[in-house]
Amino acid sequence: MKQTILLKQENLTQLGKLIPVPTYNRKAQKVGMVHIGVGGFHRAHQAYYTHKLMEGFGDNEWSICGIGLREGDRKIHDVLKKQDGLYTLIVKHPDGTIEPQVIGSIIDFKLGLDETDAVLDIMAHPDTKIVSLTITEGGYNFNPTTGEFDFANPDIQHELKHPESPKTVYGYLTAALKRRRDAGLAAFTIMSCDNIEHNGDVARRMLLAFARKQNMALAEWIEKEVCFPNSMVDRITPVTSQTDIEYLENTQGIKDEWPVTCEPFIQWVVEDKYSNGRPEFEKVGVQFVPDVKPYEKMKLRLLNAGHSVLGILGAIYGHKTINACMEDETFVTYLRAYMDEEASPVLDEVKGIDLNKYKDSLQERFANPNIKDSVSRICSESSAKLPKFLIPTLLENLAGKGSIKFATLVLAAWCYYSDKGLDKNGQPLEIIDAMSGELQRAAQQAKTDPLAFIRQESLFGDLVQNKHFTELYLDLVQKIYEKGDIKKQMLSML
Ligand code: CS2
Repeated sequence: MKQTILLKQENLTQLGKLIPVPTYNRKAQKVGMVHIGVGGFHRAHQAYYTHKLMEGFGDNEWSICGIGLREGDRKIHDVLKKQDGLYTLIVKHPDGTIEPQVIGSIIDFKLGLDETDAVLDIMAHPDTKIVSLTITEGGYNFNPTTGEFDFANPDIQHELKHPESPKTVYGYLTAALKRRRDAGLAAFTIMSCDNIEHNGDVARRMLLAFARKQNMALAEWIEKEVCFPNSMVDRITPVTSQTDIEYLENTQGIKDEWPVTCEPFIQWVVEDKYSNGRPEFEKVGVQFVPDVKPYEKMKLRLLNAGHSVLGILGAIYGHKTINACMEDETFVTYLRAYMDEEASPVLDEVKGIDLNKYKDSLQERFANPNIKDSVSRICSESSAKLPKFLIPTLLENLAGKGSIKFATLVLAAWCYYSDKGLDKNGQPLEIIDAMSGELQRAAQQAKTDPLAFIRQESLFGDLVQNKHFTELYLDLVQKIYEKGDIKKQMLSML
């Protein structure tokens, strides 16, 4: 068997003979950014841009300390600790070229559950100037219908009573900001990198709602001192598979317990609003703009919603990956019809962007045969995604008398998906959703109450009151259940 080299700081010189590795002095890096939620996406995106800045421009003030606040973060914590924060980013091109490289911008990692104080210390450290977030669409703790902060969450209740023992991102942010204020330090910027429209504004509104209940004077300070830039982030980052780990081991001779794979495309558009300085990300291709909203809306309503359209319909048809959907002409045509007839008409103009070209490029990216992005990843947490990616488009079209049929079929298919949990070949679907129990119960109640699924107010608001929608929805649900053939249904609508 080929000898493998462990991915670790002390082996970097040796590893550098195999693939590109950081050449900057990692030990001389100061932590300038603390990042909460180190998933694959952060490692393929912000950490990659930061690495490029260090590598190309000798930057040494902005390295990253990763933070995990949930038990589920333990594995990445343990792996990154073992590997001195190093990991391999494997870029997979559509022509089959694979480009692995070692990323070195994450210098440290801390787990809130084990070391609350150490997490607060690093967030309150004078060198820390930004706290960035990828806490997922569902992580912002707001009620999607009212848009208000959810104070019923027991962890939030705990933090309100015990500010010194935070549990959620809100408890940590307020505790760390309090320390900074009390020490006379400048506030940090809170930079949301999640797929939510106006992600910075949402983070701000939620944090202020929480802080006002916890400590009014602190809330006022936060309101005055903390900037929350909105941003649009983009890079398709599938779940790492065993094959990726084996590829590195067998082909490159590198033992990395958790590499990240991604597509070559990368984009980050951010508002230039920072409380306490920022890395010169523009040197490595990040776009700073005064108003990011049109970019966000375009990306979420086309890319992310497009993913969900393919994911939900593809799952019940039996496609396993997004690229498999894109090899199926019906799915390609359906996706484009959704984008052209429903998503695009409600978008605002985006300066310098040709929408048709943007949609063509999305189709090319989705079709990348090497990415193998699973439909189960795309469908995961649909209860947090569809209310942000797809339902707003449907609502805007209902209000403006636009087409709603393509989106409505997705919602009807989502009911079937949640109810049956099987694809058309009877294979079980891997359903990962914090609301999977509720979704299934509501879908199954549809036998006696056909609109039960849509009655879930936290997801659909008062959509159930709209007769134009419910008539179409009921017809489509009936057809899916009767015929069980989603593709025939899709074709009949094109
Ligand atoms: C995906 C995103 O989660 C999803 O459903 O649409 O993760 C998507 O791949 C990224 O936002 C791409 O930038």
